[in-house]
Amino acid sequence: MTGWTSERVVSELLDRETERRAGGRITEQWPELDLATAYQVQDELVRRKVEAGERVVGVKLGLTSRAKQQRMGIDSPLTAWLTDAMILPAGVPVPLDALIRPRAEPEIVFFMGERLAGPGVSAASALAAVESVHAGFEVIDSRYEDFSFALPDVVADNASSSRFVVGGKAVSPAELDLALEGCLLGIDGAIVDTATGAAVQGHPAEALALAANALGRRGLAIEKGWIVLTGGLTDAVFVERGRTISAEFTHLGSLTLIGA
Ligand code: OOG
Ligand code: MG
Repeated sequence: MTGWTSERVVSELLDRETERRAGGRITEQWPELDLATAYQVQDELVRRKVEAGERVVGVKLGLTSRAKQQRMGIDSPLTAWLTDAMILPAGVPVPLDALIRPRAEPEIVFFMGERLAGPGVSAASALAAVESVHAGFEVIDSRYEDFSFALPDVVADNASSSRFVVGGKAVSPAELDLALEGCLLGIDGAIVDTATGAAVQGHPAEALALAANALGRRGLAIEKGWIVLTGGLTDAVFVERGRTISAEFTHLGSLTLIGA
């Protein structure tokens, strides 16, 4: 079908989110949707959220680990936007009635102490701009049926962003070897997956540098005070009513999520 424009994709994806309705891939009907256009859609989609009162509070990386890339069948990392409406305070249940089919993934999270602008950002300079490191959970919720998408689809959909939780324990990046920071993912008390920080691009600071450089190519920067989710360390697991999902980190503390 023709007739698709960036504007129509933005409206369609926003409608699906509000109506809690997943749909087909946009690229199936509009194969010309390329990556550059998909990022324009993503930016416009978030601009519309800001117009509606939300505030951008940071950025996320997606598909930075092999576990995520293999599951989603896409091997390029991507970036997307976080807004204040996505913040789920620790201990608050995941509101299943407000979402489509959410999944949760443990992530290492950075709070930025300095602005970080690419190009030319290295992992070391990226880490130097970090104020603190935290444990996190991202709750993703695709606006595509069964999380089935090509890269431009998921980029346009703000990388399945839905909610995120950040642990209260703040650790200085200098105190940790983040590549070796371990994470145990549990469901109802049983460990279902494990990873270390090296899962994301060899080191979460490499992921941060990647985001700064990718945004830099679009004339954008990671601002001081922003939150950065560095990407799922493991594959994501479904959030279900009454299910307890836990992430236990070596030094960053533990988090639990409950579906309600
Ligand atoms: C896309 C978002 C990926 C991550 O951390 O890898 C992501 C998806 O899996 O639906 O957030
Ligand atoms: Mg994620």
